[in-house]
Amino acid sequence: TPRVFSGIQPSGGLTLGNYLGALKRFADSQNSGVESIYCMVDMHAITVWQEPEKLKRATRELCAGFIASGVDPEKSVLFNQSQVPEHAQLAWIFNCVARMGWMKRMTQWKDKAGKNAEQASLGLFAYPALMAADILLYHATHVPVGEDQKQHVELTRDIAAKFNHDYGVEFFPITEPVIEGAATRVMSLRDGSKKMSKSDPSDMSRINMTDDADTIAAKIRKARTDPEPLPSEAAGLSDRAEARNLVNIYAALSEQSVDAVMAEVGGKPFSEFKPMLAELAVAKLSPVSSEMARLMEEPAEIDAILNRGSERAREIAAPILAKTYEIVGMVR
Ligand code: AQP
Repeated sequence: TPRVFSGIQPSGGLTLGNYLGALKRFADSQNSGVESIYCMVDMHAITVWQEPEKLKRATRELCAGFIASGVDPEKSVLFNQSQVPEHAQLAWIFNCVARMGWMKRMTQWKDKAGKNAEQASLGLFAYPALMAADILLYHATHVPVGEDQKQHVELTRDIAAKFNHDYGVEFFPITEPVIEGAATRVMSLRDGSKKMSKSDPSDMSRINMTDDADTIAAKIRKARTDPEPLPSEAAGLSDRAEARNLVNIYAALSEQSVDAVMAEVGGKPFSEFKPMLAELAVAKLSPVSSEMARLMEEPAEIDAILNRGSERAREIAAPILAKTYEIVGMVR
């Protein structure tokens, strides 16, 4: 039976990239009847330094972001990674299955560790093995993610296949990444070759889910573009990364295809298109951000939701971990 798993790091405020690439899609797919498990991956977040108080707040705010985006904690399992210790336990086993060479090829590792790999944490290097544990602990078959996480889901498949092969079992499923829609890779507003990211030092590069209407409008007005008006058809966007990014955002927010958007806005100068985009972004994001703010007034309620979610997650995870230990030959 299909089962969906996906996670988001509480490593800062949520961005429009997280919303379009992840949260909105989670909410949209919720009524398909498939069992869905969504995780605040706080153990992933600490692979780079996090201030303890900020981590707590970001974890609760992320949970509020899931709910405000339409993920229902009754229908989906919504929990915090470190509250389910089986993640760390299975990750250790996968650290012993994954190969150093596989990990070294991960582009996220190369980007985040950069030239200073000697100073990066061991956890940052092992990040994809923990992610494989997150997914396979639930025998998840489908992982909805943005384009940037595709390589990690492929590594998860390699880990599952190697485990199954080495131990001569058909135990872990070979998971499919699900990368769909017009906004699987929302780009920085300042640089069309970089993805929009929570951890970009420039706040102007991203739209935060908690930005107010004036801030959103100002960021879109100042977004980098070329001087030409929009092309008349989608094909004309192929070598114009910044223009394409804004059109993709418009398409995803308005739930239209890029072709349909181009039929509406093709040929317009940015001075006309940007205010349309800003108005749409404010209309779509402001109900979500005000609901997040409302939920954040009751942190105890958020903690209770996460506690219930972690109990439900453990009911699925514990037997799968126990079986894994048995396969590996660990005396219990
Ligand atoms: N720019 C993006 N476009 C589309 N999807 C995106 N996602 C992130 N950025 C974009 C998707 O959001 C989910 C959660 O991502 P994450 O927070 O766990 O890690 P990340 O991909 O590393 O996100 P950030 O914002 O760049 O965080 P930092 O800066 O802390 O590393 C994933 O499904 C991701 O694909």
